[in-house]
Amino acid sequence: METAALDPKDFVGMSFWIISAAMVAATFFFWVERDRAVGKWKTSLTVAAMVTGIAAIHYFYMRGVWIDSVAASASGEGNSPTVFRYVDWLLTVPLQIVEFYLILAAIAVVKSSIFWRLLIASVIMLVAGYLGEIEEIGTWLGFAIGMLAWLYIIYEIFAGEASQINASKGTAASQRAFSALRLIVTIGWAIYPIGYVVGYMGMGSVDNLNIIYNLADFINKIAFGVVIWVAATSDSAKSK
Ligand SMILES: *C/C=C(C)/C=C/C=C(C)/C=C/C1=C(C)CCCC1(C)C
Repeated sequence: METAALDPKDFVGMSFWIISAAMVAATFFFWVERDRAVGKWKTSLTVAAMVTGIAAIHYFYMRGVWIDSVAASASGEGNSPTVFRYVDWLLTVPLQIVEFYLILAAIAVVKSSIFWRLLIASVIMLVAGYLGEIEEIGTWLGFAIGMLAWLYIIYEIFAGEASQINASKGTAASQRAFSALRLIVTIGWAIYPIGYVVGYMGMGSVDNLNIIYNLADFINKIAFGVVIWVAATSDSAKSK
């Protein structure tokens, strides 16, 4: 089947297009800018490019699901591309946890158990949210389990072992990167459960759910990469 055209009044569809393009551009940018970073920061920029690159691929498919379903529906309503969304998150969220660990490891010697705890919590958060969204388990049971896992991650980076490592050691740039990443995981990631509540509480619609998730991805994947890029290039300029 031929892909339907974008309806000029389909603002959710437009956001899928804008973010698809932004993800591709960001991937290219982080990849090229990697040359300006030194040492361990190179790997951080590679991971940032992997996150936006994986998201770009999934955005092409999500955009297709959305636009085709709007065109096929008599009322112009779209379908949520839930499977592609969560496949993307299942790859990109663990990569962001890797990124966190790389920043910590650039500061001090860190135990790998911190990495595994954060990784497992992030997978539980996503699997619970997915099962809730596809109604394999109760919508609000999935949400509650997901929230607990996310709160655990926040606890770990603000009060747990991971936070103590950062407070005492590291360069100014790596400390800045760590605090910015903490803001991303608390404030940036909070947009997702807000989208879930808006989407499923009957307050909104499929449109609101998707536009909020799209905005969240834009902030958490691209802005997240930019934070790393700022730290990487400022630290590297000093050590040249
Ligand atoms: C690039 C994609 C990212 C950073 C996705 C992050 C997703 C979340 C932080 C999702 C969180 C959720 C909860 C905290 C509760 C349950 C529902 C979720 C899965 C939307």
